[in-house]
Amino acid sequence: MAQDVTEIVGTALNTFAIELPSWGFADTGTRFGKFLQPAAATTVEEKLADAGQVHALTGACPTVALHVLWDLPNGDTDVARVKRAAAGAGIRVGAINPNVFQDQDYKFGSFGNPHAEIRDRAVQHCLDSIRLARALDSRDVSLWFADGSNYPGTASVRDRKRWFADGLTRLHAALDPSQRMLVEYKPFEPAFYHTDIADWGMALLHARAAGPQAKVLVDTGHHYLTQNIEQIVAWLLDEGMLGGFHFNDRRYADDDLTLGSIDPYQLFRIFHEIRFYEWQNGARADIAYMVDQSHNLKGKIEAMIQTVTMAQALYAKAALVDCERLVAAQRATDLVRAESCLQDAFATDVRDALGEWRQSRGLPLDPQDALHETGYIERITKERAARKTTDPSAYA
Ligand code: RM4
Ligand code: MN
Ligand code: MN
Repeated sequence: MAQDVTEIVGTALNTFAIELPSWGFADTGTRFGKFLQPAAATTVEEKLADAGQVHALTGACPTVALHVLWDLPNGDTDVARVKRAAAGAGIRVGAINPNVFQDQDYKFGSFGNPHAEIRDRAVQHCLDSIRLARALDSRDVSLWFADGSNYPGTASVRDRKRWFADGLTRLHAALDPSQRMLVEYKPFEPAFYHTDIADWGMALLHARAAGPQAKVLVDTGHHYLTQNIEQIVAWLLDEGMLGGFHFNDRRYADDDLTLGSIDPYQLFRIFHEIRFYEWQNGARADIAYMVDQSHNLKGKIEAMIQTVTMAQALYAKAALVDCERLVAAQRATDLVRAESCLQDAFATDVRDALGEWRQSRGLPLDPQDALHETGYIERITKERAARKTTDPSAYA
């Protein structure tokens, strides 16, 4: 059995990659304030360098998602610099995230704004982002909209739905055949009465209407508590509409906590649904696994390594589910045996197998220890602390 575990885990990890968010390396805060970290990244070069460290130590994060306004504020002129920095850090640019939620113009919405000029402006920014993505050799444009309203009766839900459909269709028309657009949903925050794309059903309808290269993005923090996320995942897979994930954990709302810190069994169940689907279909699902976290208190790089190793462990455990046995037990309505297929896999200690996989790839046995041995954190703490202002810009 032990030999099997090592082999199954190794094979699963060989193809498992997870994308890091550039914003996870920057100082972020809550709406009450920020606690600055001297080592946090400020420039895109620093974010990419930090992400490169995580990849070098874990071997699982070859790409980094960028937020256009935070990382490429000068648009096309930043492309060459960003490409160079990514290559220098040994990584590639991943999903491009347009930003239509920060500007004053978007106070009453972007794609759903009642003013046509503002809707056009938002669409134009996303069209520019599609072009930027192409220039950066990145496939996915990842769309999240803060649009919504705070009070009943203040916004026309149906008008806004149609404006969104119109904007998204315009974006789809601008995609190259190799590009995709991912539509993310979120039930609330910053809007507290209605959100224009509030759940997976709305995202699915919009993505379908926009065109075949539009898929749904599931951010694990964007659900009501107790919602069965793995069921949503199974449905989207079955519909051929699951495009990617933003992984994080939470206790209450969109807390953006380190992955698996609160409920590791949840992510295990998500991975299981994916692996089960792939096993039954005999093919890999085309899914972008991405992290979307904000580490206010933990060290940025340490938290990211912790997240990646947790993702690998949970993915490895999901690979251990005996699908044949599971199907047989499900068909025989042998409930306890079926459930124990999941429980046994989840309970398996995969740490040794993970270690063997790391060593077989020339990676450090313990990426966290290895990080401290490199002296990288001390170096950037010294270098960056001196340049930090006391009044950093919001979020990025
Ligand atoms: C949102 C959403 C988006 C992310 C922003 C920063 O809640 O998760 O994906 O880009 O936060
Ligand atoms: Mn997200
Ligand atoms: Mn979020």
